[in-house]
Amino acid sequence: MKLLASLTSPYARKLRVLAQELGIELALVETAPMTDPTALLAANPLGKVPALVLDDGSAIIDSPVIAAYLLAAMPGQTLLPTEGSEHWQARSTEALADGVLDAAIILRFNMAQGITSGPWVDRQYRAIERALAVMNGRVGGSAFGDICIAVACDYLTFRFTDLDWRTHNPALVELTDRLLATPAFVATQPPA
Ligand SMILES: N[C@@H](CCC(=O)N[C@@H](CS)C(=O)NCC(=O)O)C(=O)O
Repeated sequence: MKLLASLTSPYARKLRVLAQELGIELALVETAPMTDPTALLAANPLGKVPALVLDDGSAIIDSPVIAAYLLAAMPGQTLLPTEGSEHWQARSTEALADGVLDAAIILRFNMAQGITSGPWVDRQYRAIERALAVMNGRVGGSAFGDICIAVACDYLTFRFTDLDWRTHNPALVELTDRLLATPAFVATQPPA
């Protein structure tokens, strides 16, 4: 099982942390999506990382789908409740954290083109701010949700030094600082 991913992809970091916590060995194949490598396009025609290539050559794409695959591979896992409202709330927390990343990545692509203001930019910042406030109230809902939240918060620290997510979100601060010290987060820290 190989994960095509860049070392800086937060979506991939979520999966790499999850795999370590589940005790699943995931071989990372460093892949730069913007260069459209053949192996990535074969696994994911959308040209996005992460993509999981299974031993039979088939591929699973999109980090929530890959996360669900990894969790299902370990039936006794305790990171995500397997049913009921706790399950769906945790999956929604994942979607919120991924949505923060989606908005952050839109902002980065805009910045790369010199676009740093305007209604579309403001909309992304507002979405991030609202999602952070909701996630702040969801800390501790599930170990899986907490991983997703901490990955998203640390990505903001990594890429948006001016975005102050810490002042109004004490639960996010406590969670992120605590998880960042764990072996799985230390091992997946993005290179500077
Ligand atoms: N929804 C996807 C998002 C993946 C994504 O946007 N990955 C970025 C890198 S962090 C990418 O590959 N971007 C290249 C592109 O958009 O062409 C997931 O959760 O896996």
